Amino acid sequence: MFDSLSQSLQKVFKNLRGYGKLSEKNVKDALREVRLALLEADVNFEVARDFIAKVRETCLGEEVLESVTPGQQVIKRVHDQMVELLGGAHKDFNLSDQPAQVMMLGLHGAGKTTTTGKLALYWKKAGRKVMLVACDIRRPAAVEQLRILAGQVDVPIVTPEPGERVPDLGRRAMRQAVKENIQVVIYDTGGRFQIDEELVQELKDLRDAVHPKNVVLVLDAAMGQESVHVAQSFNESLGLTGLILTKLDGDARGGAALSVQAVTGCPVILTGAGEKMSDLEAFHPERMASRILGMGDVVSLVEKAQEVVDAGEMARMEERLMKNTFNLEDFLAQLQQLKKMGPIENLLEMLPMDANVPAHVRQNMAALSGDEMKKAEAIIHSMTAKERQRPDIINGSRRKRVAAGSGTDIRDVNDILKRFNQAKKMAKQMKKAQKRLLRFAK
Ligand SMILES: Nc1nc2c(ncn2[C@@H]2O[C@H](COP(=O)(O)OP(=O)(O)OP(=O)(O)O)[C@@H](O)[C@H]2O)c(=O)[nH]1
Ligand SMILES: [Mg+2]
Repeated sequence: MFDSLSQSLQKVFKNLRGYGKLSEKNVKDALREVRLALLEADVNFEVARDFIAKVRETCLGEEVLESVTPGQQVIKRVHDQMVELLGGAHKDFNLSDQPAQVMMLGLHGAGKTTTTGKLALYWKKAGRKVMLVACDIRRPAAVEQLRILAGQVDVPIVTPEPGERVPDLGRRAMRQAVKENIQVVIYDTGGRFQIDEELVQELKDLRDAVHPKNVVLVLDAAMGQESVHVAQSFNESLGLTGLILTKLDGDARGGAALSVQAVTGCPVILTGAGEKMSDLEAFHPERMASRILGMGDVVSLVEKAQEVVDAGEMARMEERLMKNTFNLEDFLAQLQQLKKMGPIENLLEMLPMDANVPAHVRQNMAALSGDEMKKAEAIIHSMTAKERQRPDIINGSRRKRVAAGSGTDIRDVNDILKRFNQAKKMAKQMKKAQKRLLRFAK
C-alpha cells in the first residue's frame, strides 16, 4: 500500500545522501519534496504541514548540519517524526476485565465481521478463551457469516434469539461468558453506509449495557481521506479506544492510514492485509515507519516466519542466509518455508527497499507455483551432493545430466540456478541493509 510513497521518499533520501555537507537550503528543499510526497500519498494536508514543521525544527540545528553524515541525520529525523506520527509506542487492547470485552464497530463493509474472526484466532493462538457475539441482527446473513467464521477458527458464538434486542443479547452473552470462564468476548455489530443517529444510538445502547473497555473502530484503509472523517465522528459520539485498519493489501495510496491516528488521537492497534483469518498483524509504529522509509521491516518478517516455520529450521536458515553460505539445499528449504508463509508479495514488502532488489527479481521469487515447486524439487534432488553444496561447478554437461535425471528441460535447470543466484544476492543485500539499520538505530 505504501509503495509509491516509499519510492518517492527514497528518491529524496538518495539525493540527501549524495551531499557531503548540507546547507539550510538543501534541507528545506528536501523537506519540501517530502511534503509533496506525503500529499501525493493522500496524507491529510494539516498532518503533512505539521509533520514537516516538526522535522524542520529538529533538522536545522548545528549538530545536524555540521555532523559527518548530515544526510543520514536528516533521514533519521524524518524517521523519528514518522514514528511519532504513527503513535510512538505500540498500543494494545485492555484485557484486564474478566472477561475482557471488545466491541467492534464501523461502516458497512469495513471488515468488522472478518476482523472479529481474525481477532478470535489471534487470541485463541495466544491461549485465551474467546467468545463471539453476533450483534448485527438486522441482516440474518450477517449472523450466518459470523457463525461460519466462528466455526472456522473454532470458538463459541452467541447468536440472537427471535425478537431479542441487541443490549439484551449482549447481557445474555456476558452471563454465559462468565459461566464458561471466557476470557475475551468480541461483539460484531452492524454497519451502515454512513454514520447516522440510529446507528450511533444502537451502538451506545450496547455499550451502556455491557461496558466494554475496548470500543474499536474498524476502518477500511482504502477509503482515503473519508476514513479520517469517519474516525473523527465515531470518536466524538462514542469515544473510541482504538482503531483497526483493514485492507492494507489494497493498492490505495495509504496516506489516510497515516493521518487517522494523528487526527483522532486514537491508537492504531492492528492492521489487516488480506481476507484469510491469519491476515492480521499488530501495528508497531517503529516498524511501519521503517517499512515506509524503505529500511525494511526485518523484525516483522522474522516474527511472521517464526509463527509458521519450524523454529530450528528457521534459525539454521537465518544463520546460513546471514553467513551467506547457503547452497541449493538451503535454497530448496527456503522456497518450501516461504510457501508456508503465505502471500509472498506481502513478505517481500517487508524487505528493505534499499536492498535494491529489482522488481523482476521480487516477482521471480514470488512466481513459484505448486507445479514449479515440484519441478524445483526434482531438479535439486537430481544433483549430486557436491553439486548442491557448490552450485558453481554445475557446468553445461552437468546441467544436461540433471535435466535428464529430473525429467525436465535444460531451460528449467538454468532457471532454477538463476533463481538461486538471485536469492543469494537478495540475502547478501538484506544483510547489508540490516547492518545499516542497526547502525541507524544507535
Ligand atoms: N483484501 C482484504 N479484504 C478484506 C480485509 N478485511 C475484510 N475484507 C473483505 O471485505 C469485505 C467486507 O468484510 P466484512 O467483514 O463482511 O465487513 P463488515 O464491516 O462486517 O460489513 P457489514 O457487516 O456489511 O457492515 C469482505 O469481502 C472481506 O473478505 C482485508 O484486510 N483485506
Ligand atoms: Mg459484518
